[in-house]
Amino acid sequence: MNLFKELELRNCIAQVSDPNIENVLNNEKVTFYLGIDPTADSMHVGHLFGLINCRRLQLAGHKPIILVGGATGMIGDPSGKSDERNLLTADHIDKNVLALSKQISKLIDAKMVNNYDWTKEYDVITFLRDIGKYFNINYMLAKESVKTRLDNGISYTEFTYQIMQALDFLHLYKDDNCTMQVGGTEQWGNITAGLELIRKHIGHEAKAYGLNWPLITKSDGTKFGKTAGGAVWLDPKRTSPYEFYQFWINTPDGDVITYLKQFTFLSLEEIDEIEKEMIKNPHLRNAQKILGKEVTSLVHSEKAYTDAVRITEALFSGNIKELSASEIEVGFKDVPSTEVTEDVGIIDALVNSKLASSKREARQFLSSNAVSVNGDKVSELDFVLRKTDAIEGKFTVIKRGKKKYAIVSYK
Ligand code: 383
Repeated sequence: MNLFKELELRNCIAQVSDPNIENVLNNEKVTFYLGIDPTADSMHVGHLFGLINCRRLQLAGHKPIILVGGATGMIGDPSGKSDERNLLTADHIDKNVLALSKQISKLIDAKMVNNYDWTKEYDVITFLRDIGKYFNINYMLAKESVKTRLDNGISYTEFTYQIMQALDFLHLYKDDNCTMQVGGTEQWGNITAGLELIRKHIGHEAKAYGLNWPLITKSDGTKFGKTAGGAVWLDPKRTSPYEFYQFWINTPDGDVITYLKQFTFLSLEEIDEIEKEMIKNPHLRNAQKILGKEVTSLVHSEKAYTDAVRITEALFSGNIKELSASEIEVGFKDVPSTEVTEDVGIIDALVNSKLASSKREARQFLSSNAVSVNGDKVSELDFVLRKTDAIEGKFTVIKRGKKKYAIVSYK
């Protein structure tokens, strides 16, 4: 199957600037680029989709350039944003550029550039004369990113962003023979601004293209890539590999096949088989497990994936003692925790951790066999939680009923 068809079948193409792209991607070798602004010190799963798309193009023989926006990050892209952003300090941007570059190079072996390197050369007069002159204000105002902000307000700074991104495309076109820019749909206005600038600078014979992939959608209408705890980051310090794995295995049946196509390198035939098996045995959630395995191993490691599965299974079966203290910390990150310095009776522990609303209720829970401590049922009213029984002397996990957990941690 040719590359373009495959990308279409994988739901990786939303729009292209020229129908000839299909031909170019199938029969030529192009240098293309994706830009990422250093607005944070980590990428999230939205960026991941972009890098995976770049990797697919690379595997088919095309050459990726990943641009980190040391300059554009100082300005702030209004695309897809309803409000003006606060400016980040140069220092902050520098740190983010470094962190992102590291993260990117773990996921793709690509040439990396920073647009600060060529943008810093421009003085205001040169910028306005050599670049600004090519941009018609009506054209700029018509961009979705600007149009939607006219009522709310947009600064001259953010308004100018599209010119900065256009300048990058022209620069990479001239310097690296980079003829294609890729990105998510909200980047369309910035990408076409670049195509326009290249045509004006080089002439109509210039061959340059833009390609957008779709926004990742969710069948229940909620926003992809967000959990109750916020964005799903690629940095394990922000989103632990366990949480990352949980995010993927919680994918609804209605989305899982599409995500397998978009986020994994499994062949379409393999994904077809997974789909058939899912239709037969949806309760096994095999498709979700494969998705979790593929993406967690890709972003973190094989070991991070197997650890995440271990934590998941221990939590599911209640075999808390199989977990290490650090695994408990990860697996119970969102569970309320109370800190104690000495041994504490189970009734007080239940009340303090809000698993019971009163001592009376705590006694009832114990008598009805609804309480367990580190995975063992406890019904004695005078049971004492001791530091010596805590996992690695650090944590004791109390469970009430089927799902309510609390952690007692020792100083
Ligand atoms: C900067 C300079 C360029 C080309 C692109 C840029 C960045 C671009 C942008 N992109 C997003 C970002 O950085 O803001 N103006 O967070 C995201 N991308 C990719 C993809 C996406 C977009 O990095 O849709 C999701 O990941 O395009 O939101 O010369």
